[in-house]
Amino acid sequence: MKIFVVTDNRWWLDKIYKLFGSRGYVFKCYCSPKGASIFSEEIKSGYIEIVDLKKQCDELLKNFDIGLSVHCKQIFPERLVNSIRCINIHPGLNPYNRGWFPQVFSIINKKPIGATIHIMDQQVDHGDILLQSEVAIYEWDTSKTVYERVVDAEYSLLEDNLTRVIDGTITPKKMTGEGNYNSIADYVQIKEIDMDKVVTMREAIDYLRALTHSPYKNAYFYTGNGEKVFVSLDLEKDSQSL
Ligand code: 0FX
Repeated sequence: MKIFVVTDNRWWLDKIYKLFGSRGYVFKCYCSPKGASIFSEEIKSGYIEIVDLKKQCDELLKNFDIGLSVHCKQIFPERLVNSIRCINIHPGLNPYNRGWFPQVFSIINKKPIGATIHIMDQQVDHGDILLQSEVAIYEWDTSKTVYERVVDAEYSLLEDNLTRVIDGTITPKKMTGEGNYNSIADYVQIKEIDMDKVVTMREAIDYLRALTHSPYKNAYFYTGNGEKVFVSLDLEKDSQSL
């Protein structure tokens, strides 16, 4: 089985080598042209190579039987997903909050969150589901703590089922509806706080903790003088409480 993996996520790169290497899989690891700056050292050493999925589609089809997207920021072209088995490891519980930063939207809109491994079709984070694992959102969570829980769940799903995922021996299940999709523009839009919006304290806390993800500075407002002010929340569950 000739395997390629595309990732644009620093944390995942070493995990991919660890997982695939420990099982004896020979594979090729790629990143997207846009994400290349985070991997400059690894590109120099040949650990990872840049791929333009659209331009290099023929080459990929010629050389590989299966492609994995692990937080890849390029859309897999229709011809690629229709010709070989392409599988996405996604930090969200499809079909809820497909697209960008699922846990941010799940904290706000209360839709379930977790990890999904699915067959890719031509739509983003869409296609028959192979494996899923839901994780909890606690009232003291921020985007960061939920994200860490989701990524751990993704890794466990892949670690426990890698051979079956690669061999294609898991029976795919249809998505339970189309769910909803959030674009990067949706995310950019929610970062600016509407200071005149009337909400409950619960909604305000949920909104701000959904945008709290150190070291990123996300939520902001402008003062009357036009100065930009970033806002994040510090939540700490009392260790004495139940
Ligand atoms: O690699 P990734 O974890 O995942 C993202 C999308 O959420 C995912 O649906 C897509 N398949 C993949 C290609 O890209 O994203 P990241 O490493 O850029 O960000 C991780 C988390 O960090 C994100 O969920 C929220 C937080 N974050 C990130 C950025 C860039 C922020 O809070 N603010 C930011 O500006």
